[in-house]
Amino acid sequence: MNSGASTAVVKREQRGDILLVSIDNPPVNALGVAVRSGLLAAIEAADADPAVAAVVLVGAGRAFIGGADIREFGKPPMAPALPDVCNRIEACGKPVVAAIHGPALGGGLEVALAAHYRLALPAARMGLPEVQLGLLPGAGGTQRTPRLIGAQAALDLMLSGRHVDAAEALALGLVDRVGDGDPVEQGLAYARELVAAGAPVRLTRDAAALADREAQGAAIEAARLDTAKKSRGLFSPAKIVDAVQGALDLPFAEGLALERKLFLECLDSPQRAGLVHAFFAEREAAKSPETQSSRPRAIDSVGVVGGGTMGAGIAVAVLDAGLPVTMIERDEASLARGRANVEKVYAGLVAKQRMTADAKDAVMARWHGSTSYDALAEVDLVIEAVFEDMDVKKAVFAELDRVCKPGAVLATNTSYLDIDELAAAISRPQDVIGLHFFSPANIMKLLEIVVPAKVAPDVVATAFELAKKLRKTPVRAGVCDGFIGNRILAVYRQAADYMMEDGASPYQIDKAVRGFGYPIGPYQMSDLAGGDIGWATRKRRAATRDPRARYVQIADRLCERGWFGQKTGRGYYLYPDGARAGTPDPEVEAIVAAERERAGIAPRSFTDEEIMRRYMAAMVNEGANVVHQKIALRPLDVDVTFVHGYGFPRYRGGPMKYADMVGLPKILADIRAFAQEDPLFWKPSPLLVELVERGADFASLNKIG
Ligand code: 3H9
Repeated sequence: MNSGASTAVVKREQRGDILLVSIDNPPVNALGVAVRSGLLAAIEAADADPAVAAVVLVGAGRAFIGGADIREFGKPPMAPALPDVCNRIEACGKPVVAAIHGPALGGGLEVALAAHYRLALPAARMGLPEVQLGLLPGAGGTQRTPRLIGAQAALDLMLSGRHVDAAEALALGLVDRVGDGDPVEQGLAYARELVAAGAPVRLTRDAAALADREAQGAAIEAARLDTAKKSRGLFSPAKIVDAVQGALDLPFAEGLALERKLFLECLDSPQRAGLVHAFFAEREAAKSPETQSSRPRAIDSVGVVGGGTMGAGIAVAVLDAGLPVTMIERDEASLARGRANVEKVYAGLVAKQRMTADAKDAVMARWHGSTSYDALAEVDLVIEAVFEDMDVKKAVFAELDRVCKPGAVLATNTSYLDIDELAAAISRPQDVIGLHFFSPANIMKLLEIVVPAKVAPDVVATAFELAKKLRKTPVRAGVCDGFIGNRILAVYRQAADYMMEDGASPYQIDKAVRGFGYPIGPYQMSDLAGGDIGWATRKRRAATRDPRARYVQIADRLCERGWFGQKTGRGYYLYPDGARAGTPDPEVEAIVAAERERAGIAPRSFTDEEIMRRYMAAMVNEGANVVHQKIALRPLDVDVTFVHGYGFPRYRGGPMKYADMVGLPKILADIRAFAQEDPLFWKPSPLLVELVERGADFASLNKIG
């Protein structure tokens, strides 16, 4: 007997006395309006049909349900709302079983929590990741989860957004049992068992994990304090704690109403807009014309030339992906250092008990070293990470050209140099590409894939495939001095230096930048990276610098004294006795004052807001130039670069998204006002001017969401 109509995205099938309801909305079964309506109709039908004794919910494809449809956020709401659907599932008079075989995230887990019984299969991944989108679980999750598993465990899930597997979910009490095999068969078997046993509907809202009010209240208080310390400017974490407090203090229906109110506040926040932008931008940046048109070459082994900080970090990233690595160094002593640099990372994990000694040995067994390039004859891809000098790199590439098999991908990790020139120096420019990792290379997520003119499209596709294997966030960049990130960085760092010379202290600038949401400011960053690196770049560029351009010499004065930052114990800050957090240095302030005097500048004061306006205007303007010149494919590529490689606060979406939210006319007006002082530096980008004239924004060039 058929108990009602299937829809395209929610299919119903009568199996004996069980109604099987499959959600089939690829790619992740998100809960768009059609799925919500389909679910609601299925439950109504089940209730009305005497032939149905129980309901099983399953997801088609790889996911159970990936959550609310993120694309609907910020658009006019469409009924039925997900909280109502969840309440209706819970109110079903017949037992509802959720059979979870893949991701059950956010609203997806909330649907499962509204069901009466839950079964997880080994590939199930459950979580409430709404916090990562600037939200809170808004379909009963903040009320049902703590009732089911207690406030502490519920808050941990909601505040971290982490996913738990089937075994952990069972231990937490999030699911009732763990099965193995086909989700439909497993779900049906569970439902039949419940029907046979005359099991009642069991409402999560009646679960009793909050019964010990005092202990639960203490857990909420602890989470509140911890959140205040850790959530650095984020809006939704404190709201999550408030909602869980409501679960403890209020009857269920009132708790739900509170959750709804708090959810809508989060939904309306600019942080939600920024975080959702970041979510889609990351996924979009991982696609390029070449990944659409070409198949990647096979990568089963990797060579790394150079065992310094960068080379070793890259080797670790590759080893972590399960691939073998062959490292090349110029002599045995350097090779031993390279190996030690790699081993140090794993030894650290063993010391912290995050890895066993055996696992470390197994990883290191995939590391091979040689002082001869001939050892690279069979590898599929080589990443060069030697000293940043064109002649040195050309010598390496000549060797790679000599020894590597035909079709091997030859990558350089240069951060500035002209890869077209490097490629032209060998016989196979079609195989040469830039893979710009960020330090520490095994930790930082960003990978700039730098595409020179002559590279073959399948080499570009291979680089994106490698990024996926290494769990990096790739961004496609064109060749220019500094590619996307370092090119833009150079410009806004200059804006910061101008403000410093004009009267803002480096400490105030760092404070203002942190206040905006960065973890550290630009001068702290310079101290961390080592001032000598920027110094070398400035010297390299000195010959080509426009003689009319303003040049601030403060950094040079520090470098001349050997004050390169943390590694030398002082830079812009003092680091007494190897301290990692710096303290302001009156001698630096004196140097800054002397430089202002030398340049004939009467210092003026800046508010933090003025600092950020200039800092961001410089960043956005150069970002627009980078898009205009097609160094970045779209504004979103600039956003992803800055969020993942430069500490830009993710909740602001990225510099270009930020500019859209502020309004491009306002940014352009700022640039034109600053140009009154220095027209050479503050030249409005043609793209920015054009967009303002057309009344358009950067988002119009992204085509996402
Ligand atoms: C929520 O639920 C709020 C509720 O509490 C309250 C509501 C009232 N919606 O990541 P992938 C797309 S908030 C729309 O590459 P994977 C994604 O853009 C939501 N689209 O695959 C991509 O599209 P494209 C809470 C979505 O296998 C494609 O699916 N849920 C959604 O590596 C494949 O994605 C989350 O935050 C969505 N919810 O990973 C979960 N999810 O092919 C977010 C994905 O055009 N999602 N897409 O580029 C994920 O974590 C991962 O996508 C998942 C699959 C683990 C599911």
